[in-house]
Amino acid sequence: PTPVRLADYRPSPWRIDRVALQFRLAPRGTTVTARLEISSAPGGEDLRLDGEGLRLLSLRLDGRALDLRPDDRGLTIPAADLPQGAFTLESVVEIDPADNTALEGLYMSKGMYCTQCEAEGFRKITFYPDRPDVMAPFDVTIESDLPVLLSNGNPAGQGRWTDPWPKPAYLFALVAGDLIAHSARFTTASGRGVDLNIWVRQCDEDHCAYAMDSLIRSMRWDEQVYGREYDLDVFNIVAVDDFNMGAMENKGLNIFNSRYVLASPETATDDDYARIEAIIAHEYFHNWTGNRITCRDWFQLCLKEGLTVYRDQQFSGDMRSHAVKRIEDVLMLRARQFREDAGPLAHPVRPESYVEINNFYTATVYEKGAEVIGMLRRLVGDDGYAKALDLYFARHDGEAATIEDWLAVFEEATGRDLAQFKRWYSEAGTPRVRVTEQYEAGHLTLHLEQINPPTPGQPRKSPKVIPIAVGLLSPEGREVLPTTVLELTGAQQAFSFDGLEARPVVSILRGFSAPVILERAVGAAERAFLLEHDTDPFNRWEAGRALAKDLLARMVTDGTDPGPDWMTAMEAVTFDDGLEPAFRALVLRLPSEDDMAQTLHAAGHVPDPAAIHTARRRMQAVLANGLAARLPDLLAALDDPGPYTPDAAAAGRRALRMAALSLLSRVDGGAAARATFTTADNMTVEVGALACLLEIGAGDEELTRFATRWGEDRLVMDKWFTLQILHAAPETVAERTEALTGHADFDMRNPNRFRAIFGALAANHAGFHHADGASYRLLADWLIRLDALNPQTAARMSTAFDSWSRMDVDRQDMIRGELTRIRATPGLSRDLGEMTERMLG
Ligand code: B3K
Ligand code: ZN
Repeated sequence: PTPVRLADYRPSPWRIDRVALQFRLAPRGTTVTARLEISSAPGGEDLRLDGEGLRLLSLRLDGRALDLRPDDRGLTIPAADLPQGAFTLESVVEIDPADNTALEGLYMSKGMYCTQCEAEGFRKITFYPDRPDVMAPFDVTIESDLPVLLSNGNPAGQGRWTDPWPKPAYLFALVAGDLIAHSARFTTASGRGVDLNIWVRQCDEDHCAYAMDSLIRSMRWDEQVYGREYDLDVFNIVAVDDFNMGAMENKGLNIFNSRYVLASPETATDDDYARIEAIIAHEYFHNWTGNRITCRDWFQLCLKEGLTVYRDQQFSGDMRSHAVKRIEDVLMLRARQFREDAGPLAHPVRPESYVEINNFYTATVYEKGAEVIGMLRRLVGDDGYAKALDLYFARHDGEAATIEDWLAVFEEATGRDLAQFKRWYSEAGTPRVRVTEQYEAGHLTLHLEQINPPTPGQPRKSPKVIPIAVGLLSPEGREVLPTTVLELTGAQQAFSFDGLEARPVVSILRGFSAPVILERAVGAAERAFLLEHDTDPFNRWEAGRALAKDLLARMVTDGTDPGPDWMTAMEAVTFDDGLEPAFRALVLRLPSEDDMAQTLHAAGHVPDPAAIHTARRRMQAVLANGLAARLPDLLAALDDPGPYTPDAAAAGRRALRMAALSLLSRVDGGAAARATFTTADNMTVEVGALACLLEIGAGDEELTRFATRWGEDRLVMDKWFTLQILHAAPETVAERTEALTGHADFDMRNPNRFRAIFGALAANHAGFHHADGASYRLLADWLIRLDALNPQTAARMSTAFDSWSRMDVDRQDMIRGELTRIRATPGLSRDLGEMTERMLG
């Protein structure tokens, strides 16, 4: 297939002035009538409409029948058949939602009709110029016996909807089902009343309160922080069990994977609650950053996604703890985006070509896209950021914009030249920043050097502008220089600080001020000092993290156990009641095996997954033994009586409690975890205790009890599948996973269930990379099977193989062998085809 290129972008010669859609729903044989009011361009070109898998029943232009046959990607109406000026084109097509296992376009989930159009699903519903720069107001009529019929915009009578805001087709949505609403009312800052509804199946009605509360807080926050109000009379959210991703921001009708809506203390963990809050906010925030201002073309995806992630991260920080949120975001960035950037799938935040756009909804576009905005803000300051955003909304409302438009509002609002900054959008790869320091008589010099490593298709790069936040501490731990942003713009640069009384301790890259890898030789004593004294909470955590990584790396490479200094520092943090419990829990969480493999690889080693696994377990045992005597008291102090509340403070206490329980399990044979499991009255503690048991090779009986209790709850059972694979011993993982695919409740058509199993397989680092290659084979087998039904999810899950290049030769051969086998599969999708091509390089 030929790739689509940014350089080939051309504005649409056609304008759609209005769209009227009529659906007559039937599982097999839904008819869609589309009346498009079109204005032609003066150029006299053919009219090209996208359309895939549609049975064309009739086509009329200004009432006159046209006898044209579509090809397999759309329909061309020759210029000769088109009148001058405006005309109406009416098509009638038939589609089969019940057969749609790809979950793109119009499909069915548990008797309910729903849609997913982004990026290019609308063309599976009707013939249309399916590109984001074609925006039109839509009227929709739905005919069906089902009681609840929803589409975008405002209601206009039973089954009728009208959306006054021009939108691209990817934001179209339709839902029909036997649903019930959890409702509330919101009044906007300017006094507009809005009906809020969360639509779910009857049995889920009492699991919507937290999502609704999150929605209301998001709406208020966007008014207060960005001055953005909601713009329709209703805002609908629908929960769907079968969904390829998290959620979708369709105008006025967000459709969600039910796992990011439904929650009760008994069924959802603290992490689930936090994700629901973040994703509800994310989709709601898209109403302005994505919908009112959309993307000119799919290369500009980060324009809406990077900004909306940045906004939802800000929101979660405001709702919870900024320090904890930042640490969690960086953990995730390193785990997913740094890994992507270091391998064969590396691509710029704004890619320049693609075969299948769905393959570019990545950590780079989303999370690095958000980091780039954070850097921009650091460089122009909070006021500059606010001015630029106001200008962005004022100037581009109702438009399909580009990254150039975005950067231009910053340049105009702040007077800053962003030509060099723009490289963050066009160059892939994680920059490395090498730091050395020199101190002499009250004078400190920091030498910074940036290295921008090559990535696929980009062998050479030029220096970027990198904001590096630093602070200086006196040897007693007093802050002698508060956080200051250095701008590294050259390949090498020196920064000086005068008038110091003594050699300071440098705290560098505070708040993780840029998505880079810091290379700096720091001794254990200095790291321990920063863990104890740094006034920047992120760097305080980072010091502990870096120390643990250094020690773990030594355990892997030469088998040396961590010394007593580390234990002393860990003990001090663990039992320091002056620190947030959530922060202490994060410090206790050792670097993951994948993170260690990444780090060792970056340091020039070939990581051995088995050795990393053994060393990490050993490190946990050392920590557990060192803290054991004081853990029971800590656990007792953290055992909250009273009913569960999902707020950040309570969640932080539970996180610390589960971290302590996990350590204690390594010395008490699981006695405390067993008791905790039995008396748990919420899912966080129930699943946390079960994980502790599985980690020490126990918990079979508890797994059975869990399944008996929760067998009917699809979302809770996803956890049951995941846990036993994630925490299984490496040599048993493949077998266990395969056995679970034979379980009566395994259904490969449900993306959540498929991910619960195979996502866990890929996340069990030592098990996935076991030397026998059984996990590689198993995953490849199932990706091939899934691809025939659901290419999008198969392609996404194939990224488990993207770390092949850091492995030893034997594993490299095995993984490349599996990728080659997948690539050779007859009838392979464009999605998985592109992924295997890119990974094989
Ligand atoms: N915009 C959607 C993602 C669509 C993915 C298409 N493969 C959800 C989001 O980012 O909010
Ligand atoms: Zn988004």
